Amino acid sequence: MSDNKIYVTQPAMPPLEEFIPYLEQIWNNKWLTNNGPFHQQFEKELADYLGVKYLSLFSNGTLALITALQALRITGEVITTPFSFVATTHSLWWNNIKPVFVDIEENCYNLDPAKIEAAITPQTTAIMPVHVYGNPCNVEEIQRIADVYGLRVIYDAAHAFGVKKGGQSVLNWGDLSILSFHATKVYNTIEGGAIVCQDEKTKQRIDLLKNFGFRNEVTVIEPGINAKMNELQAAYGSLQLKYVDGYIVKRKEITSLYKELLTGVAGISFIEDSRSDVEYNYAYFPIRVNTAEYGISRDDLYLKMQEHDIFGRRYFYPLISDFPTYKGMPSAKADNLPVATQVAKEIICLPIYPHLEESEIRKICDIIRNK
Ligand code: T4K
Repeated sequence: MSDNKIYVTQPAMPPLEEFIPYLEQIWNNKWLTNNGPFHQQFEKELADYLGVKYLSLFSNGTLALITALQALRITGEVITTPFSFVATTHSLWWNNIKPVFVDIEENCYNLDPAKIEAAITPQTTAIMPVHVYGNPCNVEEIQRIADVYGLRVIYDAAHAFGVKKGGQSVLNWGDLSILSFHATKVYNTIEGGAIVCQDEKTKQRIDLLKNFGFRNEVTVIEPGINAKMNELQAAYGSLQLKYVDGYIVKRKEITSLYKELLTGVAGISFIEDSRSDVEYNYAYFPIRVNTAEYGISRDDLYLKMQEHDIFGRRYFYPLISDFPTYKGMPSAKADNLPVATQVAKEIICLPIYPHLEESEIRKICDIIRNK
């Protein structure tokens, strides 16, 4: 869109002329989907890039989540967070699984491990935490609890592309991790996603499930779905890998500038993102607005910015637990989720994408400073 509006994000795209040879190859191959040559090549390249052993490409992150639950045959109840995009919990709903909401941590907005055990019942089969904004969850403690109670762990890592912890991909924690390569993400394949798993047998099962459960022309093992990534997405993804490190460097610079310009503004605070053992991807730049100290509310700031054509987003307000599908559940009550309820009232994500200009960042910060 060629207007002067600044949105919360804008996709980072490779130079068009560099994509043309990829398109020519697809046109020559006449192979558009169903595990084509680009799919095969990209799946390997991506696993190498991310530092994971087994990865299966998907047409989007939501289908990856839905399929991940099928792959591990999850049933009953799953403990999850209300502070996420609705796709997290919708994936449970689509599998006839009951989400049980647990509150989040104050410093990073991820599922609070200290509150998980109280929510476990005989029906609980898994935990589905989210690395919100790409900040790693307390993976050690979540795994400890899962081991004690015999639960599976499926990470919604839609925001965590390229994030490392202790020098290792954060995607190697848990039984499965799910990525999203949607246009709005740090790394995009237009739409797209993946499941990262820890062994070959699980990858085979996932590959089967994302392709209707087809073993071969005459053998259908089980009712799978169609969630395959196509050749255009895979080719584009392959080209994007050459640029993604640069995208993350730019995001880091933008984050630093925002912090420099907003530090000291009364009532505005940032998320904790300076743990020395973590390599971040700077996927989002959320700020929290304390109405009493700042003088106006988060919603007033949100509208004020819009008067200046700045379109921040209140990710994740409303909480998933406040949507009609989930609201009636006992775990969805606000008094069960005090931290998430407060954060959802105060959070706003500022625009961040690699080609956001310094003058635009300064303009955004001036608006916030001067309200
Ligand atoms: N789990 C988590 C934790 C997630 O955050 C998500 C997705 C998923 C699972 C599911 O993964 P996918 O199935 O999507 O792969 C966006 C995205 O659609 C969604 O992918 C994302 N999370 C969520 C956090 O944000 P909206 O409704 O806010 O997107 P939209 O269309 O309003 O876009 C935001 C801004 O981006 C627009 O104001 C303008 C800009 N934009 C957007 C698109 C699509 C562009 O400039 N160009 C574009 O092509 O949900």
